[in-house]
Amino acid sequence: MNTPDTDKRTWAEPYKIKMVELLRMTTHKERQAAIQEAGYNTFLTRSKDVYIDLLTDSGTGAMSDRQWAGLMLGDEAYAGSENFYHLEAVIGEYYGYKYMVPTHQGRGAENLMSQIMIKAGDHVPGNMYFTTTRLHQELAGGTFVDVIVDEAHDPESTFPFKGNVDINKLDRLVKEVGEERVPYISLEGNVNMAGGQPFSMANLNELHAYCRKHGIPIMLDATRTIENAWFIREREDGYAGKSVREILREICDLTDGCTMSAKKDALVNIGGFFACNDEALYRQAQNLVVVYEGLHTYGGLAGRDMEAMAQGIREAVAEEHQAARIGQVRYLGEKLANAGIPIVLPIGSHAVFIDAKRFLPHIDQDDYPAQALAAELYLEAGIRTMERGNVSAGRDPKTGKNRRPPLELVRLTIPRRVYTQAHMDVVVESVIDVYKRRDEIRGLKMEYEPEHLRFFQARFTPLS
Ligand code: P70
Repeated sequence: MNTPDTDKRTWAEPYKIKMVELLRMTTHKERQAAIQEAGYNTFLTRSKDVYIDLLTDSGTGAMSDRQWAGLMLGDEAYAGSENFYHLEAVIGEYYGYKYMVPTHQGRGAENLMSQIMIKAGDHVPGNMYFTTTRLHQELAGGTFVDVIVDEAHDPESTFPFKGNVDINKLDRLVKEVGEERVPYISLEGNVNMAGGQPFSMANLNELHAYCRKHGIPIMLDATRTIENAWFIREREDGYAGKSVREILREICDLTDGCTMSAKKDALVNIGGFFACNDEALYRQAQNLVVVYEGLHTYGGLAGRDMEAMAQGIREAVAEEHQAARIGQVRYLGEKLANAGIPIVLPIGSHAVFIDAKRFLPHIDQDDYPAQALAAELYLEAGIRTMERGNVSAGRDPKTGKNRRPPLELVRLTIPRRVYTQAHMDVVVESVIDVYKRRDEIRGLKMEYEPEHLRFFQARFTPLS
């Protein structure tokens, strides 16, 4: 393998900056008004009022000059766009699946897959839930069952593969409901809700053997799987000499298909796809996509979006890209940890997660400590982050009560190729300032709660 110098020296951005987007700085008074107007929900704040935007790494990355050039090659024909065939070939080459249907983003692919594969009364095991993934499983009549290893629910555990599936938990479910009621296992790379934690290749091999024996397909959530491949290379015996590209292929070859939000790993502002190796499944997806997204050769995307995605996939598997991507997140996480801020360990690839239970131990989980902390970080410095705790987890459909998940987190998500090290330093200083006055921070009361994915639009008022 051609090892870049990043292995010997500090990581640095493997690009130089050709165009910049100016940021607006705000006063405390302006931010006070903005967060109040947003009902203390960062999803409802306006981008113009944000200084450093760590809400998400989804669709917020910077495209390269080659990707922008690709936009000019958009073949905007309704049917059979050249960009579709290009993208199909690139997905075949890097991910290795035989068939692919584009979708407007990840949840479009999740909708197709859930509608096709899940029957009412089925159980869908997964290595921790993701909000949209689980919702589509439920809308299709399924029940999600968490089969991730216990370590994933403990923010202080430093287990290197907290994304692993606990095969015993899976086996218990299969025995309980019968393998015919388990349409597939949903396997996520770099598990988002666990803090961006990878599964190991050893675990995937074990899972593969188990699933083959029981006739259960493995469907990958490939959204951040290239980043998962990086961690395998770094942490798993026998992988140091393999490239990210080879490891990605090895992962995909052990699975039966995937859903993908290309807005993350694949470095585009919009796009996704469903891919698989089974022709019958592909035919169904190809047919259903015309109902929800658009013709099967564009799936809700413009031709130019597919071109940018094809180029983005090539750039995403580059070792130097991942070294800088993960290096930057680690830089932020280590500085926060060294300052005594409670964060989820090990530091993940796409974000640093602050443990709001330990940051604000005086706030009960039903008074939404992570939501309150996200609002406070915005107030302090115009930094926009995301709650990943009790609000995101929603209510248990059986009891109607808040799920009160073990992890009550604030996610500081780093967009790809967007912010500099100095921005990271500002974030660290701001978090430390909030930490110093943490005793003054109060919880929140939810005053408006939408039915689906409530975290996006819920509104809150501060408790006095
Ligand atoms: C985020 C984004 C999206 C996502 C994901 C995984 C592992 C599927 C999707 C859906 C955006 C988001 C979505 C819901 C709640 C908050 C934020 N994650 N699987 O910021 O893909 O957004 O393209 O439909 O992470 O983590 P898409």
